[in-house]
Amino acid sequence: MNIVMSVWEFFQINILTKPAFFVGFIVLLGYLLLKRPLHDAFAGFVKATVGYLILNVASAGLVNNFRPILAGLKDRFNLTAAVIDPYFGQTAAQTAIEKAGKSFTMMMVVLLIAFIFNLILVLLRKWTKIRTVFITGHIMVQQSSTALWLVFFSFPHLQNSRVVIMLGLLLGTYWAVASNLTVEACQNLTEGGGFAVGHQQMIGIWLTDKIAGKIGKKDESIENLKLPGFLSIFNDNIVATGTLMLVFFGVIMGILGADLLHKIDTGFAKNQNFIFYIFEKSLNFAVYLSILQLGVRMFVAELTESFQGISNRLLPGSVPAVDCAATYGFGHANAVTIGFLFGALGQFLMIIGLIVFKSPVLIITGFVPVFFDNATFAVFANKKGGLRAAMIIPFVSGIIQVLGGAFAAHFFQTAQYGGWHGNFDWDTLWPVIGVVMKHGQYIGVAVVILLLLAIPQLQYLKNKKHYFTIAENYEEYISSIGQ
Ligand code: ASC
Repeated sequence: MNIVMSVWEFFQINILTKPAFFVGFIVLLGYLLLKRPLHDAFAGFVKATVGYLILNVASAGLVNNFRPILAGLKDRFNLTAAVIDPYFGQTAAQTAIEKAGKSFTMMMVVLLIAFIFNLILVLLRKWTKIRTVFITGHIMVQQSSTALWLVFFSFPHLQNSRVVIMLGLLLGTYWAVASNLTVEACQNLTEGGGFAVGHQQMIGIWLTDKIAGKIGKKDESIENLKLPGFLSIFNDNIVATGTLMLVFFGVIMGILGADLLHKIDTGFAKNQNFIFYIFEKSLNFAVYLSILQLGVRMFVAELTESFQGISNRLLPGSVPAVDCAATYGFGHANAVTIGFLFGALGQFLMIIGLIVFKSPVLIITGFVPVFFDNATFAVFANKKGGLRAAMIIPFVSGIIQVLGGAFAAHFFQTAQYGGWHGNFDWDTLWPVIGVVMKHGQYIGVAVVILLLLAIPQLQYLKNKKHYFTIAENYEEYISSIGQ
């Protein structure tokens, strides 16, 4: 047993929670299974790993630069508020767990059970109808932390071994079922890219894909938007993102003021002019977005090709479920920006609503959900419902994020530790799971798992003919539906 745990610990620390290597090794293995020469497999490993590391640079750049600015609003107005963001949520969950006198170390085993359970569900896909393996390791860690707190919150006296097994099964089911829900949307968006999303807003992606076409018209997409006169400069996404962020963060940084920003950001030199600082900071948004797209394209291209080796030989008919940012390479770059801005608008309006209606908890916008969730929704929304859907869906999502986040931070008592997970699934599905677990106890957990497992069955029943083909062979799927 000790050897198994040591091997797992090594794997978890060095590979699973470092998606760059995890994806790199999957690519290497995939090419080897496809019987490609070793040097080709090695080249694929390097490109996929470097691509993912580039994505990391970009997403860390965005998160580290812009999260403190949004969270700074809390200090500016002296608010006691919970930040809805997975990093704040993870810290809050960890503090809550420790304050309850529980240990955090069982996380490692939870991850092991959950990951293996996901694999089992895929191997048994004939019966389970699960087609996806969730491989976004750093997200798995964040989600396990919040979910671990939800279990302790619901079962304060439960033995550790039971906690670990129950949570492993629950999380593994969620990873498998929710990522499986994104298969159709992802395959249509990427025209057979061969991956699904394994992140924090999978339910939202499914909903977006279902409703976008009803909200707007496919043909009136961002790609087809022809801006007249001087506005045509915004057809270029660097100009559009740079300018919009200049306005957006310019206003926020103006509200924060230079003094507070000097405290928040040590990179803001004492002798630097405030206006130039605002320009530099805001335009950096466009810089990071460009880097992100470059990285995403690199690793996705390798993963798509090599994973066929794995889905032919090891996990038949499966697709990997990866970071939501992977989809940004397949949408108009302006969709990402539009999603973020409309999501922020929805969130800000709802936060004002919380203040007006004297909510017992106040929420502060967290950068990760407001950007990554809503940008993702906009990319999918634009594909099926054009610009209109890409504006409306993120806007409504922003409202839901604040409402659901406020409820969760209050009900699960993490507001006092400064945050809640805050991504879409954690503002919608998970608060429901938490409440059912708290009130239904073991029966509640069993009901949740069974209901989740019923979802792929329903998906399959509605679309028996194409259900597996759309994941396995997109071209065949397209020709069979006659497009
Ligand atoms: C998250 C999270 C991140 C980002 C990143 C997006 O939810 O914790 O670091 O989104 O995965 O690429």
